[in-house]
Amino acid sequence: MSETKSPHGGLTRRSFLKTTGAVAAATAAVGSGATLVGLTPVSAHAEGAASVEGEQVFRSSCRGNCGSKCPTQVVVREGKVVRVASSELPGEDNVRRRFCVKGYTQPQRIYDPDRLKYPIKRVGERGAGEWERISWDEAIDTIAGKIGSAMKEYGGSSIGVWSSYGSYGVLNGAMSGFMSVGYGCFITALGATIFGAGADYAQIYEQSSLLGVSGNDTTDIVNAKVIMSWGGNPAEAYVHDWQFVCEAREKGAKLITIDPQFTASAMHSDMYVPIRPGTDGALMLAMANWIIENELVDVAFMKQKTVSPLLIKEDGTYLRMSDLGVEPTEGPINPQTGKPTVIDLNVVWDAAAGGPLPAAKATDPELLGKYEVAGYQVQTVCQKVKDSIGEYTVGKASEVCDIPVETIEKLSRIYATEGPVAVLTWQGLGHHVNSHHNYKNLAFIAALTGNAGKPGAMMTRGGCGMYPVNTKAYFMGKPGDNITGMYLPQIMETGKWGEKDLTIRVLWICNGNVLSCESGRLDLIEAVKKIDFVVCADTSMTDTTQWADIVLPVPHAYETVDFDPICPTPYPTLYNKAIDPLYESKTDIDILRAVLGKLGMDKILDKSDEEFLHLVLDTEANLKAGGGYQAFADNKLGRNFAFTEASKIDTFKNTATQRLQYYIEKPVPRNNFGQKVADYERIPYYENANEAYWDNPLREKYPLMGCSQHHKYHVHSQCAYTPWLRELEPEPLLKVNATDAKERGIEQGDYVRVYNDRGYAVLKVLVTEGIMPGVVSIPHGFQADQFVEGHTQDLTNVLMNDFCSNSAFYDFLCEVEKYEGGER
Ligand SMILES: Nc1nc2c(c(=O)[nH]1)N[C@H]1C(S)=C(S)[C@@H](COP(=O)(O)OP(=O)(O)OC[C@H]3O[C@@H](n4cnc5c(=O)[nH]c(N)nc54)[C@H](O)[C@@H]3O)O[C@H]1N2
Ligand SMILES: Nc1nc2c(c(=O)[nH]1)N[C@H]1C(S)=C(S)[C@@H](COP(=O)(O)OP(=O)(O)OC[C@H]3O[C@@H](n4cnc5c(=O)[nH]c(N)nc54)[C@H](O)[C@@H]3O)O[C@H]1N2
Ligand code: SF4
Ligand SMILES: [Mo]
Repeated sequence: MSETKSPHGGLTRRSFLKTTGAVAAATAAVGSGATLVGLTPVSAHAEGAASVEGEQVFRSSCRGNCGSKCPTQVVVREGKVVRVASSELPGEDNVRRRFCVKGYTQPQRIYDPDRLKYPIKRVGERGAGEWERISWDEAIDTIAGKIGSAMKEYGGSSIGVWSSYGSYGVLNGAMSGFMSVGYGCFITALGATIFGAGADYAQIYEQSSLLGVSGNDTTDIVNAKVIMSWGGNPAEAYVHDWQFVCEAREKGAKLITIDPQFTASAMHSDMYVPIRPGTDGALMLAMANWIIENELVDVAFMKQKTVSPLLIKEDGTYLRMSDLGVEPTEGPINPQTGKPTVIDLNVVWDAAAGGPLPAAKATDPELLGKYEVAGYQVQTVCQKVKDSIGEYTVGKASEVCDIPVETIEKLSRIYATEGPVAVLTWQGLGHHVNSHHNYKNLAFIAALTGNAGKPGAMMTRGGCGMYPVNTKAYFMGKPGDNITGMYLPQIMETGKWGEKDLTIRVLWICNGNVLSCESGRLDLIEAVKKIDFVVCADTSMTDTTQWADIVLPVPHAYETVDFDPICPTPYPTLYNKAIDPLYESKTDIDILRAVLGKLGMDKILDKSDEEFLHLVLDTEANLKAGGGYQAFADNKLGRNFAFTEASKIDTFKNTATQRLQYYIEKPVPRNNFGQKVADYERIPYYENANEAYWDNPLREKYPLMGCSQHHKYHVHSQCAYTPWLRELEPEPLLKVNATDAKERGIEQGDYVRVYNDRGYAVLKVLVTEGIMPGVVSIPHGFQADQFVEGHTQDLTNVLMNDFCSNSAFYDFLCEVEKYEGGER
């Protein structure tokens, strides 16, 4: 493939922009030797049956991480995928059936003429884009040689495996290194270091892991009376939830959007509240104070369903019956540890008894109060939190968030009195350095008002859970440390992880376009350059593969067999292989088998894919419930038996206290490298963002605050080169408010340079009233060769919050100027 001179096979930005008209796009696809028939909906034909003579229908899943994982029918004729559509789902589940243009255009990704066809190796400087085709034998020999010598000299931890969210498949996927037999066994057999994503972790770590809140099933949105799209855009990024929002609205529900951008969701809202980025936490605390002052607290819910009345000692831990001299007892066996659980009940102050009682026995626990019990100075959780947030009055929040006092009061009143309220949130509350606190604050207002754990009431919406799998099949030993990827620059600079020495010699990047989608791209590239040897496995060339020494082609989803246990619908799908892997592509697990074989470790992955699927799926419990591999094999659509009518509503059963938590007894950092944990990690809290806050003196130089959004025509960087999608959205656009543009002499359609001290990008501007003055929105998912110069991810920072380690994509300041260089 020495002909591949540019990262995307010579397809320059110009040739993209010139491709207009569906005919031109279709010709490009057909040019690869494939037949791509028009977008005839498959649903017009009988499910599972061949619609046209000679056609076969295979069940698969849309693998891209848009959150929906639409169960998919792939129609094959003469060995070619000719069209795709969503699978018919049985009975009432069929309402969840949705498909979008990104799904319909997957065949263009399969037959992309620039798809990665063979293993290639770098021939010029790293990043110069000069490659040569090599054989699989040479690729495997080189990789195994590099891994072998690094392990000999520095041990298994010198091999790093970095993944993001490309695939969750149990055979080939990897998310932070785990979730699969292939990468899991590889990493644990070698003792390799895991590098994982920072994206999504404010919510994943803080809300799901520490607070244990999972949210109601998304179909329950229809039961809400008020829906708050708070830092999310379900109309475009959660298209599969939007239908339920529409249904609720038809029944009279109010839709409120809180967002600095006037999004497609905002457009349909009854109330739109623009907010200064990074300040939602202050708004939530002010709402809490207003609700308390106006006596709108749902006292019964607070007492029975939340941690509010639980007593805490001065060291922040809960007062338990053992502190009162009652011996803990043994509970049922914990299936994870195999040991009995310890029962040591939480204590409350019971008004009826006039003293301490186990929480479960109290009839009238006090919500507020400070007491002395068994020699301990204790107070209720609610008391501690109420005392700590006093400064966040509505007036103060109005200044911090740039929202009128009356609007905050109105929002608080609606939230407290017009529920059930479904809060639909995601990355608007997760992409600043201070973001993780939002989830404790949100849990506090949900607790105060009873807006969680009831039909229509949720502080986030959940999916249908995870199909139960035998994760033991992913382990062949002990992995090295599990580290968020954005710490890589620090590790390469210091040779240390915390107190430990850590040398990374080989980096294997898979299931992620991390040098495009993670924050602080330029620092990450510098770190990657310092690594001796970099391998990348992907279906196509990306911003990340550019920086590798060897790039390995993996098949498209429809060319593989795999199983995705995460289910946004009740139907996790087994990917049935619709066509054989094109060109010389090989699945990740096959590549890993070959490398381990060369290293003399062929015992590690010595089963066939089918045997591994049996091992992962055929647990005793699954088989007993009629699940397991056979429930999905032979093109069958299996239902997740663990998802039931009862599991649709969050009962807080996954929290440490089995109550709605807004207090974290023992806050443990996600990346624990010996750092100090502040007491405020326990409680609802607000602090400024790291860089993007209004009073930052840096605003004199860089007055504009950043944000972005997930585009309806991208799944992150996936689909970046899909011709029909690029006709709809040909190039990246920087959204700038009309006033800010005017002040800078920028007009609609101009090319602009957006910059800060870290980096810059040159791209077209979209001048709009649909974004707050002082805020710009950068596009997400476009590749470097789609910008005139630079990359918008170069403005972002590797710096994360050391407690939660969430990528802070929006936490940057910048300036914009007209670009005089003209179009490239
Ligand atoms: N089409 C499409 N759908 C997707 C994806 C995709 O790539 N493409 N990706 C999937 C994934 S992995 C994710 S995580 C989700 C993301 O799902 P969402 O978070 O719903 O999607 P975003 O478009 O990122 O919406 C974030 C919104 O927050 C706003 N915002 C920015 N800063 C702030 C702030 O400080 N406060 C508030 N209140 N709002 C703010 C932004 O303007 C934006 O409108 O989408 C999923 N669905
Ligand atoms: N500025 C900005 N940046 C953002 C965001 C934002 O809102 N703004 N959103 C962030 C969010 S929420 C997320 S979740 C991340 C997503 O970040 P990523 O997960 O890195 O995004 P993708 O572009 O989906 O990259 C997945 C890659 O995996 C590849 N892949 C798919 N299947 C397989 C497989 O089976 N094997 C292998 N080896 N590779 C496979 C795909 O081809 C693709 O290149 O982006 C984040 N980045
Ligand atoms: S991109 Fe998402 S919504 Fe669209 S078809 Fe695929 S899984 Fe479904
Ligand atoms: Mo995400």
